[in-house]
Order: sequence, then C-alpha cells, then structure tokens
Amino acid sequence: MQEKWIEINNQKVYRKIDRIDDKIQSMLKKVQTGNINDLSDDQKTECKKRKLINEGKMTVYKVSKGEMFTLDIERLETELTPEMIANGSWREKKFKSYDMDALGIPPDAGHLHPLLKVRTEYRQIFLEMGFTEMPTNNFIESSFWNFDALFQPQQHPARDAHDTFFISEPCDADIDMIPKEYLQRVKKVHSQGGYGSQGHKYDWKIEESTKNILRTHTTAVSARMLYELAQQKEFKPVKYFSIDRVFRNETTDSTHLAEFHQIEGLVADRGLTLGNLMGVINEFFKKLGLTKLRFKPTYNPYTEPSMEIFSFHDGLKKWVEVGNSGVFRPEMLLPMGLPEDVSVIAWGLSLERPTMIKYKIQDIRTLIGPRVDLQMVYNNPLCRVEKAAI
Ligand code: FB9
Repeated sequence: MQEKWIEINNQKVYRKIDRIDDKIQSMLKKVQTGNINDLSDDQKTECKKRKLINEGKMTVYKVSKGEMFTLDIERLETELTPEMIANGSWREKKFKSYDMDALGIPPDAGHLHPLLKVRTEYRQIFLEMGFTEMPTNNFIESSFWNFDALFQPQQHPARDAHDTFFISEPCDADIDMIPKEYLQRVKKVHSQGGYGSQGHKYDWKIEESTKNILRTHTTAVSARMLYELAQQKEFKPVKYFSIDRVFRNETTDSTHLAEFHQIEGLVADRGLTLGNLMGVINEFFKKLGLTKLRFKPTYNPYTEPSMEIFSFHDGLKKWVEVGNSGVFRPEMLLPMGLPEDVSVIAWGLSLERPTMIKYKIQDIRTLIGPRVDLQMVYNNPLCRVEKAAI
C-alpha cells in the first residue's frame, strides 16, 4: 500500500500496477556487485544502518616532479675536511646545509643510581647545616659497638639471629680493639648500673659483645665517634651525620629488604634539650619541603626520651612516619667519659623510602637488588630535592 502497489476497498484488495520495480533488491544488487557509488544518499544511509556497508576515508596524493627533480643523486658533503681546504677541492663540492636545530648525539656517560642521587641531596642538606660526615666504611661491626656501647642489653630481641646477621668467619672481634677501661665501665653499667641508673641487672658476658655482625644501624658508628670525642682533652660541640647501608635479618617484601641505607644526624653539646632536637629536625625536614611535622613519644633502647617523626602527606591526606629520634641515654654517654652536662640528640630515617616516593617506585626490589633493571638507572631523571610534598 505504501508503495501504491495495492489498495484495500470495502475489505477487498485491488492490485494497482502490472509489475513491481523492487528498489530494495536493486539496491542490494549494487552493494553485492560493489557499485556503491550508484546508490543514492538515502540508499547509502539505509545500507549503513543495516550494516551492509562501511564508510571509510581514503586520501590520495597526486605526486608530480618539482623544479629540483633530477635522476642523479648529487652527493652532498656532510663535512669539510682539512684535505678539501688544503687542495681546494671544496670549491667544486656541494655541502649539506647545516641544521642548527639538530640535537647533538647524547654522549655515552655513566648514570648514578637513584639512591646515590638522593644520598647526594641529603648529604648536601647536612653539609649546609654544618654537619660533618662520619666514616661508615665498615659494614662488619662488633656487637659491642653496635649494641653494648648503646646500653642495649645482651638479651634484647634485636640481638638475636632473627634480626641480626652474625659473621661466621671471623666470628669474634679482636677484644684488644675495644678500650679495656671503657669496656669495663660498659660491663658495669649493664650489670650493676651506675651514673644514677640501676642498669639492666644481668650477668653481662664479654663473649656476647665480641660477636661480629653486619651492623644493624649506623648508630654503631655514632657510638665510636662519640667515644673518640670523649677522649679529647677538652670537650667541643660537634654535629655529625652518616648515610650508609645497614643490615637486618628481616623478611623481605615490596617495601623491606634485608638491608637499607640509614640516614642519621646527631648534635653533641652542653645542655641540649628535646626542644633543640625538635628544632634541628624541623630545620632538616624543612629543607626537604616538609613543614608540617608532629612528634610522637616512642621507645628506643638507647635513647630516652624518644620520638617518632610524622609529616602530613598532602597527596595521601594523612600523617606519614618519616623518621625516629631521641636523646642518647646517660648510660651510653657517661661510660664513654663525656662530661655530665653534655647531651647528644639524634634522629634517623631511611634513604629508600624518600627515594621510592620521589621516583614513584612501588617495589623496593626494582630499586635495589639482583632484579634491578639497569635501564631504570639510565632512565632516571636528575634528582632535585625541591619543595615537594612526600
Ligand atoms: O625513613 C622513614 N620514613 C620516611 C622518610 C622520608 C620520607 O620522605 C622524605 C622526606 C621526603 C618518607 C618516609 N622511616 C624510617 C619511617 C618508616 O618508613 C619506617 O616504617 C621504616 N623505617 C626504617 C627502619 O625500619 C626497620 C625508616 C627506617 C629507620 C627507622 C629509624 C631510624 C632510621 C631509619 C632511626 C633512628 C635513630 C633514632 C634515635 C637516634 C638515632 C637514630
């Protein structure tokens, strides 16, 4: 009826034409034979709707000879040689025009590991704050300097094999390398107390203190440096720092390895207080762009009081632990021979945590260790510790 082929009158159907011109069939035949361009626009729309045809774009370039067209490739010289100048042949030669925008070939050069780049930044911050770097070139340490000198009792859990790597050969440190009188004072303060302290009251054993280990913190180096300071004829205030590897027998995971780089700063002077400690920590982290710090009381075996350091993470909108700190105990300082009115404030953090944050590294095992892709070292951009939130 729509095509006016039939009409219905008094419920009777009447044919109105003798033959049908089936437009759909002719349209389909054109599609079938590929004569798409014979289709009307309506038919094309109909076919696209029925997904019988797709419409695509084809760009055709018409190429013709330009005025510089030639069949013989004229060799353009790319460099002017001393010989050309000497024999004058440069006169007959054509030179490729110099592309002043061409980038130079990047020279082959070494690349510093991200950790070492961040270490340099932290070292710079300590140096500009007037700190002197401590010599940390001994990964192997005696239990005496790593634990006993810090008044850490011999039965402390951190001293067993679950947390500490013990050296089998040589198993023991040379006892003559530990100053005898000092060793006796350490033994006494552990076992009986002294200097106003009741001590840890246990049977302190020399054999425990000569066991060689991989140092568990760079505070062992701080202890050695403070002992040397105490031997000076006259006490003078010092500011020391260290950034180096420490080893702990921990289960490894995406954020923990059996070793990490500890960053440690300390200030020794007469009459230092917790306020001085908070002040120097605020100054240190301000240079890293962190100005919103909070301090939370905590416990360390060798510092009292001790504080965890937190910084507000603008990105995560939460407080993040950025380090630990405290005032070294008198039971550590006085056996060394430091004057009674000298106190030592110190703080520590790791190098890996800020490095992973800076370089957006999720798994510490892609930063250090046997599975590191050296291309990562090559690709890493320069490290600048700017006013960036952690
Ligand atoms: O580094 C840590 N966090 C951190 C540091 C920096 C940062 O971003 C930079 C500022 C831009 C982001 C995070 N922490 C200490 C806190 C936590 O990551 C913690 O879970 C892991 N800690 C390590 C020890 O874990 C076995 C970090 C490491 C650490 C902890 C304590 C000390 C040193 C390193 C210390 C100390 C100390 C205390 C008193 C006296 C002397 C030294």
